[in-house]
Amino acid sequence: MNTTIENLLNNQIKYEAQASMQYLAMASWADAKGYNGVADFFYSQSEEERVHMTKLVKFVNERSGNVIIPALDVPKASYDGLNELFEQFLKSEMFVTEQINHVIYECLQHKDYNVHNFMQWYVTEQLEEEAMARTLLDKLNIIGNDKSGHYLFDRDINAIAAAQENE
Ligand code: OFO
Repeated sequence: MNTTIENLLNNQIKYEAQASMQYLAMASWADAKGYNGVADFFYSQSEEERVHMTKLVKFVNERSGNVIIPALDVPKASYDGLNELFEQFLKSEMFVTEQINHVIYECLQHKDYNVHNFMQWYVTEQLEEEAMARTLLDKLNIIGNDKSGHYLFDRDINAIAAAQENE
């Protein structure tokens, strides 16, 4: 495997792992605050990111590349409220999308169509996750600081997420 591509895939392993830990920290924050629906949502997002990371680890190994399991930054653990939490969620997804686009660009430069093809799954996944983050943040922006709105958001978030996934 081309070294540039191998390095980029190892970076991507780190970004997915970082997202997984970040979402776990978000879940834990929400859990502690009594937002059980939001906590469930982020526990499950955290699991998904772990799957994304493992898929990359397996792929690099299959291609006889050298996998580096990375050390991670300590994730942000406290938030002003749900709005900040979901702003960070969207920001994190947009960052990952940017990195994936960069991998795709480099695959084309290096004519690595195999990795390019593999990465298409991530492109689709990012589209869905960004759309989800935007939908949820839009709803929170409508709700503003209304406490009963936050209560309903927490109660309904997993239904909203499921409906969005089935769209
Ligand atoms: Fe890994 O899917 Fe989002 O970040």
